[in-house]
Amino acid sequence: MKRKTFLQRAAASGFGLMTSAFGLMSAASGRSRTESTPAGKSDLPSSAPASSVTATQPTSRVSTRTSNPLIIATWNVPNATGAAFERLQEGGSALDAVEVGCRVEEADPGNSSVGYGGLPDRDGQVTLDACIMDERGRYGSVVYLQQIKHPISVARKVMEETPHVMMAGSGALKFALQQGFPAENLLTESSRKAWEEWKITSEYKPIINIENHDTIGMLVRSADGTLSGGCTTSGLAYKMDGRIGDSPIIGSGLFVDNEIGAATATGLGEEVLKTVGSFLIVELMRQGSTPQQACEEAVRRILEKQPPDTKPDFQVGYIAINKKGETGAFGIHPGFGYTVHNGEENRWFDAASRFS
Ligand code: SD4
Repeated sequence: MKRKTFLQRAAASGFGLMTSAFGLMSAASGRSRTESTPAGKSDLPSSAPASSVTATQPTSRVSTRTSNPLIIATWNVPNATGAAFERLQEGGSALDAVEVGCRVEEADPGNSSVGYGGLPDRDGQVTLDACIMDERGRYGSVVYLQQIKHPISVARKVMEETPHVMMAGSGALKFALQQGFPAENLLTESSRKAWEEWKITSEYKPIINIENHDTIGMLVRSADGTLSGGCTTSGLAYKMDGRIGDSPIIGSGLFVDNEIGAATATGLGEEVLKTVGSFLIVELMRQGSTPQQACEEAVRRILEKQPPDTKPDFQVGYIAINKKGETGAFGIHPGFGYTVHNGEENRWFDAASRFS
């Protein structure tokens, strides 16, 4: 998936104030770029209170019926949010919708950061991390899983079929095979070629908003208000063998508290892990922050550890939803965005960011 592309810059933080603040453009079913007006940006000092960073207004609003389901996912993934919505329409739970939606990206060889077609580590191995969390606070996760196209489904099996919450590597693979998942080669020809090219310089430098930042984190609020979430990734391209990111780690890449809200992350996992970003966001919402304010504060926590007066050369983006169905999103740099399906429209929004 070309994360360099996006459909429209929208008033992300304004959107964050209202569940269904959909703008002028809908049905983000493609992945092509159209030029647009920057919005939702802020460039305030890092000491600025989170609430003052939200700067923009939604372009338009539609109804905020509480009976509307709401699906929000990192990056431009309308097929995933669309599939999740369909699953809800068929009577599936929020958790079912999360799983189905995440599987769409896992199966897409064009998404080089998730599942099949994911870029390998520096040894040429595709190693996958995923987790899922439901409204009961149950959680399942797999790390360093190889050869299985749908780690999100294995994570769900860990949650539902084992006494554990997290399984790794060969044990996770053995469990997946026992559960009937087929072993497959996940390294596509194009990912293999990219790896061969990378080996010429072997320079490990995750780049902002490109193919190695396409992890899908998905949060679903079903029509009855039930919250669930999932996150799945092949991690950072050309990582060291054995490296695990934030995505499968409870509280870092994902956290759901059905009484409060849910959050998920994308970007440089090491920074998310160090600040336990998704848990932080949910706890801030518990204390009264809006999802938008909470996402901004989580980004600020990362940045306050950086050398003063520098622009970090990494990206982190958060999305969040609260029990009322309000949403938030914020990144360090421009280019991060998210897809929202509210039952009426399915479209991409540009997230506000700390730097312009
Ligand atoms: C990781 N957070 O493994 C993930 C990478 C990511 O889009 O978000 N990629 O650090």
